[in-house]
Amino acid sequence: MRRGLPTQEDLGSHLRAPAVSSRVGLWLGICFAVAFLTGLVSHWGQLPDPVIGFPARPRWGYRVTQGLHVTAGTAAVPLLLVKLWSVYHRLLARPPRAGWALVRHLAERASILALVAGAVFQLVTGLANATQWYPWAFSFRSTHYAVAWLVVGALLLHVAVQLPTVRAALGRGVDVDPRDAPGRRPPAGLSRRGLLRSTWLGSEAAVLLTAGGSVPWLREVSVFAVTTGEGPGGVPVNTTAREAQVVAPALATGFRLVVSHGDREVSLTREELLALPQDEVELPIACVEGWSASGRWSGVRLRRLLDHVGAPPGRSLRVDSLQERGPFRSTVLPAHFADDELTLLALGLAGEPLALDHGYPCRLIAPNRPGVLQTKWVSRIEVR
Ligand SMILES: Nc1nc2c(c(=O)[nH]1)N[C@H]1C(S)=C(S)[C@@H](COP(=O)(O)O)O[C@H]1N2
Ligand SMILES: [Mo]
Repeated sequence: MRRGLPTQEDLGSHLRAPAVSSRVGLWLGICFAVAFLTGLVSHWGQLPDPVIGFPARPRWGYRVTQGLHVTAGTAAVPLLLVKLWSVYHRLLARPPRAGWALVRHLAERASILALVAGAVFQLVTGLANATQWYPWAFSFRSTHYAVAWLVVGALLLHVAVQLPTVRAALGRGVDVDPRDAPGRRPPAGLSRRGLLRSTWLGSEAAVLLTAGGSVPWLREVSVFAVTTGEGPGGVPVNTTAREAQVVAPALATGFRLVVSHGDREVSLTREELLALPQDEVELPIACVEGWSASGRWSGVRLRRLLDHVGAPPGRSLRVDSLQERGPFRSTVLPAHFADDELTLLALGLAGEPLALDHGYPCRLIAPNRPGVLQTKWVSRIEVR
């Protein structure tokens, strides 16, 4: 028997062919493109002061883009595994001895390393975030965003280098490969077509098992969906009042919402808020983690409240929570959201008083806004 490391030929299999890796790669590329574009939207929606304001319409926009983002990432997991399996034997190809060929070879390997490491990093951190598991010290959002650009750059380079191979492979049948012996009979066992079918099936299963986080009729089959429809008023809860350590101040009889505007300050009890004209809107909570749910919110239209305290339109607001610590305790609400007729200071959900975990005594709810910015347990609104 021959000794030493296996060679590229040892690991060769009729399944490890451009016919397979090109097709899986094409779908993987589509998933990453969708995840990248929807990720840019999510990043834009969370910028505190974007040059171009994030639009308030369509009201369900962020629900769709963020649902797509997490779905594309989930679908990519089986695709990436099969893709890596279908090409890893090429790592064992002998490098050229010297000269430009060697330089080119090393440059290509470096870009592949960046692509693979970046892609694995994005899927692992994205899935961990979607399950609310943060086993790292860095900021998820800025790191996931930065690595996305690295992956897209490496991916474009990879596609450019491989384009001739991919085009040729996609133009032939699945069972035709120039390296196959002439007149070859397909080997027994799994065929290339079978492998591709299993891959699509794996990808579809991954999507079905998680998409129920945002698609109501899939809720029953989505056993992997982290947040289900449970929660008061049919809306899940992210961060309970206990976790945010706001139970006592939220239930205190002395609670007042303070609205400040220049040196004017008005404070209102929940009863006084309920005594103002009430509005009702149908708006979703769409979490960056991918789950979303629509709710029928009732309360005071924010613009009406601002008029009540004599605050002019066209101003952005700073919205503070009773919560003392945590990144979501305070947000900036741009003027076009503050003045939008769908933006409420919600006091109720689904015909019931707002549950403590949904932000009692009052919470912000605005159209097309990432869930992280829909501040709960609001205690102070400052007109800027
Ligand atoms: N004060 C405060 N508001 C908050 C949060 C928080 O942790 N603290 N979490 C945000 C996140 S990430 C989401 S998705 C929504 C969830 O709202 P819900 O629990 O009512 O569904 O609230 C947002 N508002
Ligand atoms: Mo969220």
